[in-house]
Amino acid sequence: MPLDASPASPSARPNIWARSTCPHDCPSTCALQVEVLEPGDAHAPGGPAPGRIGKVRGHPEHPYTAGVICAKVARYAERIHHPDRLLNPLKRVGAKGVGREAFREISWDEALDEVAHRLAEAEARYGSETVWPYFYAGTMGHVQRDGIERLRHAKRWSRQWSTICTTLAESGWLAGVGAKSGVDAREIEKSDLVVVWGGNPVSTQVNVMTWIAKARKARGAKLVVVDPYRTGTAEQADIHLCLKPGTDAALAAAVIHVLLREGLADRDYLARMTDWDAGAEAHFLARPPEWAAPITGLTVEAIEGFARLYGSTKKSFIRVGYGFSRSRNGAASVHAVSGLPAVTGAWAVEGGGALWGNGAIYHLDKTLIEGLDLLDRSVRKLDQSRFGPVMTGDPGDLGDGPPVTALFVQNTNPANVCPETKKCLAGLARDDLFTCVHEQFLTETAAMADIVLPATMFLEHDDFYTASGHTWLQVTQKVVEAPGECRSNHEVICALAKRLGVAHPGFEMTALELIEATWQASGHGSALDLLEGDGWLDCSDSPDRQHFREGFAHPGGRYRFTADWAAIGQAHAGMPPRADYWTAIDLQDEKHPFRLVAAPARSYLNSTFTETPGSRKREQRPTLLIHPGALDDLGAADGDLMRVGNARGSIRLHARAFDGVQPDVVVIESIWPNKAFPDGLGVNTLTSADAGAPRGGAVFHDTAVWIERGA
Ligand SMILES: Nc1nc2c(c(=O)[nH]1)N[C@H]1C(S)=C(S)[C@@H](COP(=O)(O)OP(=O)(O)OC[C@H]3O[C@@H](n4cnc5c(=O)[nH]c(N)nc54)[C@H](O)[C@@H]3O)O[C@H]1N2
Ligand SMILES: Nc1nc2c(c(=O)[nH]1)N[C@H]1C(S)=C(S)[C@@H](COP(=O)(O)OP(=O)(O)OC[C@H]3O[C@@H](n4cnc5c(=O)[nH]c(N)nc54)[C@H](O)[C@@H]3O)O[C@H]1N2
Ligand code: SF4
Ligand SMILES: [Mo]
Repeated sequence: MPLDASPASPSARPNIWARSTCPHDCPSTCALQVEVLEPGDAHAPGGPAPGRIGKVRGHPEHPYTAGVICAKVARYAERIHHPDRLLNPLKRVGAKGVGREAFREISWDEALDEVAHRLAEAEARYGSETVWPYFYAGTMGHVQRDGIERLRHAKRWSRQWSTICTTLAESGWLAGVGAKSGVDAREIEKSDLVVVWGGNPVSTQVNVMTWIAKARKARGAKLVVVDPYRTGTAEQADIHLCLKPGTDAALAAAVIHVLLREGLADRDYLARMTDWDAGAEAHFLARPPEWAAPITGLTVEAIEGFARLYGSTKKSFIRVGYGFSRSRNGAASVHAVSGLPAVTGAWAVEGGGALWGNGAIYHLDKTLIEGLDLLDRSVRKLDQSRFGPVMTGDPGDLGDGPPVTALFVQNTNPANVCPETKKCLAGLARDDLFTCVHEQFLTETAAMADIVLPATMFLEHDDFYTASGHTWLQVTQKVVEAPGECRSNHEVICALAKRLGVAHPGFEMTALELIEATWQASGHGSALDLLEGDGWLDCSDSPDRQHFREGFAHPGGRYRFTADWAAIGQAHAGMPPRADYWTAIDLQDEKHPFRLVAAPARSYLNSTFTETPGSRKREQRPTLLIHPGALDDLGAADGDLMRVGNARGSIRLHARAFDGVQPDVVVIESIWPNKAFPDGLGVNTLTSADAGAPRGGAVFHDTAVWIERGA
């Protein structure tokens, strides 16, 4: 482990700053420096001694992180040394969902034997597809996150269609651009206009703001934010387009209309680099701002003003967020927005273009980690986002396969993060279900488990990381010893494989050996060698490729204004091929007059950090952000307890009068535990498990609700 000794203040002992990488599910994937107060000792004479950390800060030398990280990770000592951390394997002896008192400590051997036995028993009764390993992105490390796939494939257990986060945005991006890549975020520095569309980087990936600040300072760049509420990012903007959720494609279409009408389109670029045709011309000519204004709730002047600014600024950079993709029509919206730089030709210039994410640039060979050589595509695939319906036996999800009677969960907290909470909880409560949860805390999911296993945190195991918001691979080693009996995901997967009698080279290797073999197989050289240095490797494409100057990633190389949705997913019926307002969303009606956005809270990361005192203090309590006029109409006042509901259920929480939304839009920042709400049910009680078109994706910000005073 390369430890950089840096000079400390004269009175203190020398600080040891170890290098690491933030493992959380955030596009920034920050390079970190962690103050090691005590490395700990696994073999101390009096029994293992855990390590202790102090401060965490952004690595000053990493070119993208540039010394900046978010407050919640800067306070990581609160999380890693939290008194509620799980330290021993637990077996549930009381009722599900009660909490720690319903469990007793058992040994690792007992725990693993029981898990192996119960999984085998379920399989013997219903066949291998009755077991569902369920995971997501508690850590984004490729070894610790994705090793579960190797065990799944080796056992032919039900597969997971991982739709909860990126699927909708990816579908939309691929439809136009063709590849999961874009312009290096550092080029924002060279832009004259930055558009943050449907994202809130002040909360969700703070480093974007570093690069925006540089552009503003050095070149007076303008910032436009497109978001249904006045977020921390919108507060910093020159222009905030506070539109109705789910209407982004209408806004984009009207902007294109203005660009054409006012001669701001780059006709040469359109002809050379895109599929622009007479059909597209006619389509956009029929979508003026007067059409989009009532749909979006924006004024004609606001739409025209933005279009003129965008069309007259060649170096314009759109940072495409996820937020506006989380709707039934979200893929179509992302496709629509990706077309703007193709109309002005901004794609071609330095400081211009757009970035959604950099998934495609790393070219990883995950065969060893995920056991792809064992993958049998005939094994059924269950939709992650439809956890509730799957676990309550929805025939539409299970098909002619067996019910899920055994769950093995790592890295995720479906009791909080999945839509349709009531179904999720009912599924987890089933008597005929065996559940094992490997966790760092007794989350609401873990509290429903039969066996709970204690997990290491990122500073206690080895891994490597890609980033979607920048272009570096990073490899990290353990910095401190874990407390208690915590084991890494990799260790647990390998131990289970042994007990279940399945073989694969990946089960025989250490995490570090897997990292090294994967890097070598992927053509990235030696990770071990890199560990001796700064531990990061730039994988960025050439500027020409980033800007698609040699063509977009479709056959023929043209950006597609006319999407071939059928090529992307089966559920494409009704999808507009060109940017349009597609009303396949949860539209308001008389009974449900409001639209709800369930955006992320700044101090939480999904449901992570809801346990840390610093984050909780800042977030205070679950809150309904509602326009003062709307609150007034409901006969309620700031601070009142309100009830918010729809056909899926209702929740109660306190109102805060907030004028940064349209009067028929409300926001609940997420994801609080259910138990933080007065009735024990949280925001995802209201969100729907419907799959977004054309190939799935969770629709967290696409919810019509009613609201009343709830005292
Ligand atoms: N602090 C914090 N950081 C996080 C997370 C967190 O929970 N908290 N989550 C992490 C994860 S897993 C992810 S995927 C990323 C996501 O980060 P983002 O890309 O920022 O995406 P979202 O979090 O879905 O939503 C961002 C914004 O989209 C807006 N939005 C919602 N609906 C619409 C719409 O219809 N149109 C438009 N234009 N905007 C809309 C919301 O109001 C919100 O402000 O953030 C990561 N970072
Ligand atoms: N209302 C609403 N709901 C949402 C969203 C939203 O914007 N609004 N966003 C959605 C999105 S984009 C996403 S990506 C999902 C995310 O959903 P999740 O991936 O479930 O994210 P977290 O809630 O952070 O849960 C991760 C869990 O993994 C655990 N963990 C962390 N590291 C490790 C490890 O090394 N080993 C093990 N075994 N466990 C570990 C953490 O303690 C934590 O409990 O939530 C979705 N849900
Ligand atoms: S900004 Fe994101 S990647 Fe950086 S430290 Fe915070 S959560 Fe981690
Ligand atoms: Mo996500």
